Amino acid sequence: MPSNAELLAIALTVARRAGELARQRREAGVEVAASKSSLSDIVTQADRESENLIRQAIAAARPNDGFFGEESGGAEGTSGLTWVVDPIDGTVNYFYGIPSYAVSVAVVEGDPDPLTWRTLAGAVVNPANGEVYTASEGGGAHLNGRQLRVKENTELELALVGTGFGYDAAKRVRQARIVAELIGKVRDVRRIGAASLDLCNVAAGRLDAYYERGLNPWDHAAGALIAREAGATVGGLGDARENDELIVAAQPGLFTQLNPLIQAAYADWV
Ligand code: LIP
Repeated sequence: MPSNAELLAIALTVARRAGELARQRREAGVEVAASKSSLSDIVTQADRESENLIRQAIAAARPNDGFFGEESGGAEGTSGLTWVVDPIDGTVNYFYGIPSYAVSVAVVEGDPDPLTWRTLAGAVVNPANGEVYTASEGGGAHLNGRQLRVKENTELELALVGTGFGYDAAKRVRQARIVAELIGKVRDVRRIGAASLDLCNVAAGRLDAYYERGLNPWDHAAGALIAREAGATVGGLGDARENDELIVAAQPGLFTQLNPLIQAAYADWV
């Protein structure tokens, strides 16, 4: 089994290469290649090219590992490791030219299921501003090589909280109602549009907390490790690990104050 440092080096190399491809395609102009779960849930040709680049590079470096990507789906491996990849997280931002999108590459041990996997290493690259977030299990989290640590002791009423909304309009309306209840209890809310960057912002202290319901595994696989390794508490609905039902990430003291509000808001969501 390779070391976490060796796995992180692979994640970082392929994320950087894919990030540069995405940046070049963005400069050349981006078009929608297809829509997925709804008209607003788009995929661009760059998403597909980015994932192809990552998948081929990982297959060359780690031929026996599994792969689980947003655009090309999954392939089982024999090594016990799986690469969980969002080729461009923040696709709508990318399409509109908003410089908040990222390539997210993580490697997990066990099944590609957030409820059971063990994340060993991850990299999140925002090619629009050159920011590279990395983490390995037990190795800490870094932004462009500088170690990250979450803020401490932020009180709820002074917390800057990130969140996001799904591609289904009816779900967005319900999610917005929850934000409407929360916004008066915190400093303010931010909707950045890329879960991987939201989680990295918690790690970097640029957000005090982040929560969202409805994410795919590839949206949070790397970002959750980066947040945890920076000292954040990360969890899901009830006592579950983070997954599509819910992710909540915050500095530990704030998590204790904020999580009960979010759990109550999502407890009866069916
Ligand atoms: C996005 C997430 C974001 C969420 C968006 C979308 P995508 O992922 O990163 O947090 O609010 O609705 O799901 O689709 O850009 O890879």
